[in-house]
Amino acid sequence: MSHTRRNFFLLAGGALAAAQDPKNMVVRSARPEDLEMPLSGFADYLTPADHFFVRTHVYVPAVNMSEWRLKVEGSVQTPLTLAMDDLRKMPAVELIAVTECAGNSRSFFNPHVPGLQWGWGGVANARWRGVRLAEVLQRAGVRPSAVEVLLDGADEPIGTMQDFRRSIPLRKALHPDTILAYEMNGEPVPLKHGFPLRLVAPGWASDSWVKWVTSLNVLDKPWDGFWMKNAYRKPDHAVAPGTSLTPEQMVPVTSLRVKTVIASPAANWARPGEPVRIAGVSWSGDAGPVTSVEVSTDAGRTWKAARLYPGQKTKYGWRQWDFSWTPEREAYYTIMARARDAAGDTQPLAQEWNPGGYGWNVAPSLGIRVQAQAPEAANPPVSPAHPEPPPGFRASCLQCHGTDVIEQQHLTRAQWDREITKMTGWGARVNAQDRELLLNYLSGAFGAK
Ligand SMILES: Nc1nc2c(c(=O)[nH]1)N[C@H]1C(S)=C(S)[C@@H](COP(=O)(O)O)O[C@H]1N2
Ligand SMILES: [Mo]
Repeated sequence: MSHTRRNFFLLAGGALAAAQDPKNMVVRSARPEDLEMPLSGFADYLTPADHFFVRTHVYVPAVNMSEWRLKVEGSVQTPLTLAMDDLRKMPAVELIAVTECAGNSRSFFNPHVPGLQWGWGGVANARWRGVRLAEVLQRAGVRPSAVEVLLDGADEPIGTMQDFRRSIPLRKALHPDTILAYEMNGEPVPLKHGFPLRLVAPGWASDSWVKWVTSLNVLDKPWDGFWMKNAYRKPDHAVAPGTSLTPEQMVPVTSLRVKTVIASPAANWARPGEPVRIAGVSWSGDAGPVTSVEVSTDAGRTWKAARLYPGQKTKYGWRQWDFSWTPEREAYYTIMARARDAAGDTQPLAQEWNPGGYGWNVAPSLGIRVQAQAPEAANPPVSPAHPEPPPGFRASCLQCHGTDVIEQQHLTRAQWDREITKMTGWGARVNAQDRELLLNYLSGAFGAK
């Protein structure tokens, strides 16, 4: 591992300048690294690299540019092997687009769902530059029988885990806005974000935005590999909260939905007669862009138009907005915000639930106490001591990730039971005789709140 990491530092020189300082970020998982942007990050229109959320299933791969190639194969007339120079010689396109993890805001679902417990910041907005995926595919000559493109990145699975690969339908692959990006915000795509080449699938959740792309495989049949069959799926209809569904009962997550984050005010109280700046960002997916944002300061009884920042009219980027509000009298106010997109879609007022915790987009609300006196500081929460883990815990659970992802789960015994089964499917080795002890430990120490 350390050998690989050393290589990666030596070889990727330039791109490292934009390396991240985790100080600016919420660490959802230290190993592998999953970092969330704090609310303050929404003040930027384009998200700088040191605030850009990171989601890695395994580890950042070593990249040696003298050996790096992109392979195009499968259902094509002429398989290709391209170097970065070949791609840079092709016509370049540039666009601004939001990338949002399908599971962003998962922590807000009730009942609680397993997975990384993202708050608001599993999302970023950036300017991407690269070559159209369609251009590359046309060079290879896509056969008429083709239906999908399977993308693979240079990241290697750990132990018995499955390699991260994702396929997209040919329609999305050939869309003129779908690009293989080599630049993010005017710099080479940073290592953590897919250096030297990542897919940009504007409007779609970022599980399709494959990083470190080295292979395009044109397929005549939809890919039924692990990462399409088991992950990033949700029911195509509303289900009762808490319903347990098999992957076959669900469909892949694709387009994002219209969504808003209230990033300001950060304080939960204000003084009567003093203006409060309510501000945030809104974005949408295939149905974008956002065309208006409304704010309510009376729990949704009445709504007023927020001011959209000028100069941000793009097809796939987010829009920043603000609204000045001066509460007249002491009371508890509920601030809400909701956006509407070009297709006329708006945000729901109650969130529909799904087992993966994908697509959270309910109109957000924020309570604010208006009073003349500053409230007393609340006591910081005390984190509980955990009992000793049973034998087998380390070997079964800590091969691929650290304990922080486990501690944030808070699952019922039935959910932990399903989680162990799921992780076994993902490659974890759990001895039959250790399973019960493991389940006791997990549901005891990290049970439902
Ligand atoms: N090769 C590869 N690509 C990947 C992933 C990965 O683990 N490996 N994670 C995906 C997921 S789930 C997300 S949310 C985004 C995160 O991109 P970012 O780290 O640049 O924010 O990358 C996607 N592309
Ligand atoms: Mo994701």
